[in-house]
Amino acid sequence: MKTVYVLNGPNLNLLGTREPAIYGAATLADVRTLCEQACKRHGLELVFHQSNHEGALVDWIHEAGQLHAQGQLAGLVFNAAAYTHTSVALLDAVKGTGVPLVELHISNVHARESFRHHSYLSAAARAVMCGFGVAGYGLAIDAVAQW
Ligand code: CA2
Repeated sequence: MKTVYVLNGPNLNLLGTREPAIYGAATLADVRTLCEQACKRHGLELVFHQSNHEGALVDWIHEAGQLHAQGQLAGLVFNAAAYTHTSVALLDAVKGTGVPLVELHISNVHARESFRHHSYLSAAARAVMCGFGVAGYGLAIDAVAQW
């Protein structure tokens, strides 16, 4: 059974508690449940994490990279949150491991402030999605299951 990594970056632990007009009412626990259901549909194992710390995210990408090297990773679905727009370290981790990446954003970042329009990760992503709300996580896993 292959594994899907779903990683979430800074402040996504606050989902459902503030800014519902942008991010909706679902909590991160709801997102995990949605991902579990999608993985179950496709016979995939789920590893789901959130951190406010860049280095923790780098370490989990490396962990996913080891599974990828063993042919056991279906893909990595990554909402790097604000680090999307700032982090060369996360880009290097994705490039260095070669993990098949879906870059995901809950909101349509292109309809927001201009500093959200640039992503360091997109250059290393196999797919980029935004604006589907938290439903995007399930859609991303549906796509990864076809890879
Ligand atoms: O739309 C997305 O998923 C983002 O990755 C979310 C990030 C933002 O910096 C990106 O530009 C787009 C922010 C995540 C913070 O999430 C919160 C949720 C509820 C309340 C406060 C923050």
